[in-house]
Amino acid sequence: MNTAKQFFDKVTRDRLNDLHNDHVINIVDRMVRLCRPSKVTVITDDAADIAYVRRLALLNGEEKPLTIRGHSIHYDGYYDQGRDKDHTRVLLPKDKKLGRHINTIDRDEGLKEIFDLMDGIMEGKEMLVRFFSLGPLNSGFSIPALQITDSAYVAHSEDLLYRSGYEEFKKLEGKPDFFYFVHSAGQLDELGKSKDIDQRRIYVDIEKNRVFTINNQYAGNSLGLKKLALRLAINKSNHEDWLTEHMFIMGVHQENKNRTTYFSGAFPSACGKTSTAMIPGQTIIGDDIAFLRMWHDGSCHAVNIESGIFGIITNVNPVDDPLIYQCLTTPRELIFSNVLVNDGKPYWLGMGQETPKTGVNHFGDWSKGKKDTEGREIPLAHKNARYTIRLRELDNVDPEAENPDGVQIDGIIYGGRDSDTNVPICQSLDWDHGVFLGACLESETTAATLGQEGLRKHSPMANLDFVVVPLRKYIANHFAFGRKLQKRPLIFTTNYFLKDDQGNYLLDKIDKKIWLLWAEARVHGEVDALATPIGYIPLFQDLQAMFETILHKPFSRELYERVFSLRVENLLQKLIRIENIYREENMPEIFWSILRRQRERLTTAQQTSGADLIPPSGLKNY
Ligand code: OXD
Ligand code: MN
Repeated sequence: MNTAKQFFDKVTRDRLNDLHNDHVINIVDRMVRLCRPSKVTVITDDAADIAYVRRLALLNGEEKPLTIRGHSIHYDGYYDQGRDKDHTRVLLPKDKKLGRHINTIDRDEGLKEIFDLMDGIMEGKEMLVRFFSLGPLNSGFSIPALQITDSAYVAHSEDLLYRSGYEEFKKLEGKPDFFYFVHSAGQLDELGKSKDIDQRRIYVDIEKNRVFTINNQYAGNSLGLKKLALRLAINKSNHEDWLTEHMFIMGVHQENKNRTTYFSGAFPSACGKTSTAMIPGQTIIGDDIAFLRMWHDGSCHAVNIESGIFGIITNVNPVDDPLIYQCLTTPRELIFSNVLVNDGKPYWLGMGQETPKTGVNHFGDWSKGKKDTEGREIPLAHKNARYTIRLRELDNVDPEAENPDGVQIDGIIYGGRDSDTNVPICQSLDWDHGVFLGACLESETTAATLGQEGLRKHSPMANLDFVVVPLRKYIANHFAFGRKLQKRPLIFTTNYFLKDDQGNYLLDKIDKKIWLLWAEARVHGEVDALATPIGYIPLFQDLQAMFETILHKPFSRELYERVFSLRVENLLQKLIRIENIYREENMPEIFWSILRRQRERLTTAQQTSGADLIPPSGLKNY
């Protein structure tokens, strides 16, 4: 039997002891005995410790330096380029039922399997033990998180994406109130990529607030604090009285108005969440995960649990995403992943410039036209290639980003990738209707998860992949949350992805700025709206004026009528899909009554107008 002692030096042991938390010590000891690393290093909040992690990632080849100062490149395995939903499972205790949407495995069986696979998995490697805070320091919102990993890239990424929390752990005064994550990239091949990809496992133990993830490197699979913590926090908040959401938080600013109105927004992966939060002229607090609680004054406050961005780089170019582009091309600590590198310079899809014909990418040595083992042509970079940066280095970071009290949220947006059904922006009739619209969110799949792209998938609040409680519970928690609030945020839906019959987008990327600013003006009661069966939509003259003054481009009545038409037949079809999904979920009666009324309103409009497609001008007397 190994004792943990043989793996620790005095510094490591002292650093653990200084936390005065036996739970932490026991976890680390147990994981060391199981994984048998050759060395254990505990990282504190000290700048020298943190710098060590980055150096290690460069030294062991998980990252390579690029020409611009602070930039590095990391590659994940060719088959490890997105979240692996098939191998992400919740460990299900015998007496629990969670619902069809959750991939589960019997808890005892799952634990046995993963512990067997983890036996000696870190042999010859260094185990890094890191402490973080999910959320701002000294905040009642935040949850301490312990990360154990044998990947310096994972530890480094987390350093860019989260607040270091060694000192926060001391404040626990010995209590076990933290999440923990154990990751191993497993055996690596000669290119430094996880070899045993067929034994990739991501097992989420909601009973003990912990996740084990092995034989993978892609951050959505490997970083405990990102999508793995999101699942644990959803479980926690839904057994309490707050919300954990797949949401950005941003400050919205109208030109010539001296105010900041905070919005949060949930969009499925790769549907414009980061680029909305980074719209020029606005300020960002976070682009991915938010904790929302009722504040003392009855309003809704939110914090970003992260402090960085793990963003999709595809199509980031100086025209569509000028702020992100600028930050990717200037010196700062930044990790690119799965892009093409040629002569120390990164290249990605849709970057708006000539790209080289050769280089190194997520496949290895690459040249244009090269095929993979399945005979598919390898693109110069993966569609889901990413950049990882700290938020605080951005010029557009909001001054309240680190406020332990969070910010007051006045507007919530639910957006999806929808080529043929929803209008570009719509305000819900009230909170409950807004929750319903969030619960109906559908989106066409993208490269952020493994599997086929372009399929229409239902994802309530863009969170389905991460909801580890029954859907009824998750949605009911939203209804209840709003009922408690005295100052409810307005709820909106957006759709940036409407297409014409030839498959061309009807709107420009930058137009989302107008939808956002219109929603902000609604919060302040500054613009009127047209009541339609699906909610309130903008008036033509308001949009026309906003396009003119803000984007300096025309917005024609014809385009307005086209994009804001109610596609009644498609909307009704969608309600059928939604009904089928939720029928099995034992949903609260309020959900069904909202659905019935929505259907009645749409059918009446269809009968009155005698059409399946009703332009706003046809809705005047609604
Ligand atoms: C992400 C995702 O990376 O949702 O944020 O996949
Ligand atoms: Mn996300």
